[in-house]
Amino acid sequence: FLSRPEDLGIVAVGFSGGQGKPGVDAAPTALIESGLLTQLRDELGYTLHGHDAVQTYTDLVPAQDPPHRGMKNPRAVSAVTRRIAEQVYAQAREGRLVLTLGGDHSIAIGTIAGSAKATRERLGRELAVIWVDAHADINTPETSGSGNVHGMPVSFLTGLAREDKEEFFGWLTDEHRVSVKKLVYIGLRDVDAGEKRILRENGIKAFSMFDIDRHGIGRVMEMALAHIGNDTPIHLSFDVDALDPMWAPSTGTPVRGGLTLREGDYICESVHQTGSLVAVDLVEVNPRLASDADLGAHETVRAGCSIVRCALGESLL
Ligand code: HAR
Ligand code: MN
Ligand code: MN
Ligand code: MN
Repeated sequence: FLSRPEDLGIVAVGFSGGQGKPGVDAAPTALIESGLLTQLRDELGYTLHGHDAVQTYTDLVPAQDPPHRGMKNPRAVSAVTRRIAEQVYAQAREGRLVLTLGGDHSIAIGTIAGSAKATRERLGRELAVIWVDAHADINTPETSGSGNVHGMPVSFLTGLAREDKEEFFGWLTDEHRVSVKKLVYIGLRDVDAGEKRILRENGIKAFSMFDIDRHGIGRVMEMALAHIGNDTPIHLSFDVDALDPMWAPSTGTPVRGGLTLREGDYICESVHQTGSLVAVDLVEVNPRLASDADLGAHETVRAGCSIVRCALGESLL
């Protein structure tokens, strides 16, 4: 799919408005300072594009942003994700693999919208999404108990949630959307009752921690990739809270009983091996949250770097 797969577009998103805990906006800087981009360039051999600065999008955040349909910071999240969609699209249109460093998971509204549009235009293909997460992030504004948009991106991206008004995600059109049939979850273990109903009613493919324990991660990846089908462009959206808090404690909504670091790396290696990867997100690293502040943050950043390197082919011999 990629004209020059060694070209990597970077979008560094310092944004936390999809949820309430400050600090997740500091993740891109922490990941970059720990040497991630240098490793991708010097060890994996990528040519990097657009990595100059971490974006803060402060020009897009209005002074007043009262809730709409219960969503918190709706204008800010809508405007920022709209800009992210343009940035990811601009990189993907050049045939580059795109790496987005978040940021909370609301930013995937932008990353996936941008890559779905570019994939349609360049390849005439529909995008598949592999969503690795403890959470399903498929609440509609109406089913959400929290009003946090990072719990809703998948409902907007699949069209299960819709809005006419441009300033509240009304800018999303069919070219940005993905089919529920081309969506696969891995690692779920904290899914709201309303979300379970949405998954069931739409026949969405989901591998929970139960499925991973039962079949092993090797078989789960075979089944996940078989569901997507060969030669389908893949967007991998990896929420670091899919990993067990033992490996990634410094995140906004940790849930025990998660993936080992090795299972997370394996997921990424399997996706890389398909040769169909077009974009990767790493989100929800919050370097300010670990109870044992310094060490936990460092471990979480280190786990995030490992996930990204595996998705980009580090493990290939
Ligand atoms: N389901 C809950 C909600 O909608 C919690 C979502 C937590 N989400 C993330 N991203 N950390 O996966 O608010
Ligand atoms: Mn998430
Ligand atoms: Mn999550
Ligand atoms: Mn490769």
